[in-house]
Amino acid sequence: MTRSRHAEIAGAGFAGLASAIALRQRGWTARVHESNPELRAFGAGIFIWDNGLHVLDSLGAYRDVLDGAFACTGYETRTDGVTRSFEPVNSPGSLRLLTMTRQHLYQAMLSAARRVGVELVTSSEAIGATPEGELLLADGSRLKADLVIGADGVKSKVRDSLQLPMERKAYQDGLIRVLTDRGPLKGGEWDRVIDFWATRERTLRILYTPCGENTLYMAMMAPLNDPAANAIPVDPEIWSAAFPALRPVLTTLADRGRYDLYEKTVLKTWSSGKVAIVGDSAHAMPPTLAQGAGCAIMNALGLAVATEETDTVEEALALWQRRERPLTDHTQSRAAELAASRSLASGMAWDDVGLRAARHLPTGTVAEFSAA
Ligand code: FAD
Ligand code: 3HM
Repeated sequence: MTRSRHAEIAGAGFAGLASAIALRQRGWTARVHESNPELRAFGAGIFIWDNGLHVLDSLGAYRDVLDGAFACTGYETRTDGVTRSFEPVNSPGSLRLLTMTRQHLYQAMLSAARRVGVELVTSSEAIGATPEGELLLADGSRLKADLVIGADGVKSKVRDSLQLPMERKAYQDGLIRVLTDRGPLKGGEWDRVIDFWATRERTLRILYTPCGENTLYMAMMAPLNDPAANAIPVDPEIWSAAFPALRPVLTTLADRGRYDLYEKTVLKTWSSGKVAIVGDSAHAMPPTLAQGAGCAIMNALGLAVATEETDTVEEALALWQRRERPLTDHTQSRAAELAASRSLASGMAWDDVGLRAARHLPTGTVAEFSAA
């Protein structure tokens, strides 16, 4: 009998869990090391477009994701009170887009990981890896594997230990992300995603996103050089002056929320020997297309599929990058342009440039959902 192949994975975020599940589904054993003492998602809400939903279906997490996520009726951009674009979504013939809390998505993926027997270790910090296939932990252990995955996020220690050439960029804007109760904002237009922009007195933006029956996610964009607007606690007067219709929810935030600047990381190569870098550790991008996690889980699944089609892990990693990288590069550079130009204020371009990833049928998935 041949021994099953084994993966050691740093980071139990969306990329790490997706990698582990997809490998396990293909006969590998997979162990995921999470530096935090608990397995949970950080941040507020998340958009998962059609491409990501197909990946979740292939990972066996789609049914749990559907149950409790929000299917908005449309996507509107409203700038200085005027509707600049509107597209129906989630209706026959239109793109699918589910919005949900990060914790909801995380729980669905965690359950899928547990069902297929992924091994999860908490309080286990990775400090590096070797191209020969060892994961190095903070406690001094060196774990041998057929494949090592650095899915340890934008500050990846696995990536940095390999000294892969990298380009980094930060932008002029960032987001306060916050969850609150929807309050009176329900039904009719309030069941849309509405991208509110104010461009006159000061540039501000609220991506209004219902995330469930009662839960609202707001991604509140403020420039780095506007400290009164990017401060926590959120100043309800500054934000309500720009977006009066949202006053009922803006006054409920108290000290909730966190401000993070947009950033991007581009790696020259996503692998070294038997080590793959997956997710934000390889390709963090501004959130303007809401595809960071989408690309992360597409690439995680694509990597597992490539191991089935090749004889060696090194061949699999080469095939994987050839096949998956162009779409991620395109998405990342388009997201970066949108972040730099703030051009989403003039409406969402519902075209193949911005939505190429959303419209893509990912490697390892099928068009028909198994769990509709
Ligand atoms: P992470 O989620 O960062 O996970 C990394 C994991 O590794 C964490 O659990 C961390 O604790 C752990 N870790 C870190 N260091 C170590 C270590 N040394 N050892 C072990 N474990 C470690 N994407 C979308 O698809 N849709 C959206 O709507 C969307 N909105 C976004 C909004 C904002 C404001 C931002 C900033 C991003 C958004 N994204 C979105 C992108 C998305 O959040 C990321 O692409 C995604 O979380 C990346 O997943 P990951 O698993 O690669 O990294
Ligand atoms: C989900 C999402 N989409 C877009 C942005 C943005 O353009 O800043 C932020 C988000 O959280």
